[in-house]
Amino acid sequence: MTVFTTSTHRSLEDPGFHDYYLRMVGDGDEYGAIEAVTGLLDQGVPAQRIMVDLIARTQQRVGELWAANEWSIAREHAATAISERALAAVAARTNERPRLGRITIACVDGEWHALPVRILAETLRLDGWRVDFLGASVPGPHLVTHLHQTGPDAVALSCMIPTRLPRAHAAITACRTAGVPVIAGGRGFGPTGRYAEMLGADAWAATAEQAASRLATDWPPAMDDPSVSPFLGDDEYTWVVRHRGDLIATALRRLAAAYPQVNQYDQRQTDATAEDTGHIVDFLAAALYVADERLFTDFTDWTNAVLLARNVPSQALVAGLLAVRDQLHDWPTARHMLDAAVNRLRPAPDPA
Ligand code: B12
Repeated sequence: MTVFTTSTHRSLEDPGFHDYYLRMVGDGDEYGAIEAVTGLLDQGVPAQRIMVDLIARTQQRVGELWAANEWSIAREHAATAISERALAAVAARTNERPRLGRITIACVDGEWHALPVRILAETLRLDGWRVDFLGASVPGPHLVTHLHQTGPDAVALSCMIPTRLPRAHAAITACRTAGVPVIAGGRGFGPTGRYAEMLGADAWAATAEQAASRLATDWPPAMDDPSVSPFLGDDEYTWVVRHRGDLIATALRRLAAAYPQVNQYDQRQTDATAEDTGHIVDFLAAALYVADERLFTDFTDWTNAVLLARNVPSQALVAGLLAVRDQLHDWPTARHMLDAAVNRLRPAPDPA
């Protein structure tokens, strides 16, 4: 292990600093990473800039390196653990006393990306809010119990993966029914937060800094009647969710015939194929829930890129999508979404 204690890259503005820090995070050098962030604090760099411009940006880069198959899952996990420690080190040096209201921060049920929302928690603490940070995967009923016990001014709800949107909807409705307005965030709500509004959130913010500014200047929002929650999730959505297990099992059986290479897979590849097939069904259900084909095709485009980086041809994903599609005889919207995804992956016909 390399411990970089004598770097020449000392400033956040130094063009080499981000690569230097990424190298430490990727090499498991947590001592170096902590020294780097505390060194920046000593120089007077605001904690907010370190969290957003260094720790968050590095995490995004970690995601790209994993997706490109340059980093293993283990390396990503180890890097994330170091980012969590670096964030804690920055937070430990700032002990702002609360002077604004109180905020509950939580990830929706089944959402395990706790670090992005932890950055939000520290940002709001720095701004002077009293923060109750509940962390990853908070079941809706427990969240509501917490609200009754603490009476916050807002719930900040994070959803990084769109498959959790139905749970996010239930949580948003429950919080608003308890009289607490919800600010939503995380990439699961779509690029411009389009699903946050659809699911009844009172506000949406793209970043922790945007959320801090909205909460400081324009809160609480005027709340409309929480009982008028939009109904989402039609028969197609319900059917796909109820038949999830059968859809996956049948798709995997049919895939073995349509794409015989899977019969040569080792255990790890077989497990990954089963997991990916599960994601196909889950993203399809989420796309049906919000009635938006783009949610599904964004996912399949992304999965295709991840698979290509691991030398799995698009043909394999197409076979998997068709193995699900061919079970959806009675569900035209779902079939249409799968067709749209397949058409994007098939090469354009040769004009000659
Ligand atoms: C680390 C990581 C994990 C870790 C999380 C550990 C942890 N303690 O957080 C683990 C291993 C658990 C994980 C699991 C998975 N992950 Co992951 N993960 C990541 C990674 C690399 C970094 C996440 C992070 O910390 N980002 C840094 C933050 C700062 O990013 P940010 O989005 O800019 O955050 C800001 C905003 O989102 C906003 N914000 C966030 N929440 C909220 C809430 C409110 C109220 C507000 C106002 C704002 C707000 O504020 C933040 C700060 O400004 C990302 C890559 C990436 N680009 O983010 C993938 C990523 C999010 N993961 C992804 C995937 C697919 C998964 C899995 C499905 C993988 C799998 N096959 O199992 C699972 C799903 C688990 C689940 N059900 O939640 C994909 C999602 C793609 C998609 N189509 O949606 C990504 C984008 C990877 C990629 N390159 O494509 N992951």
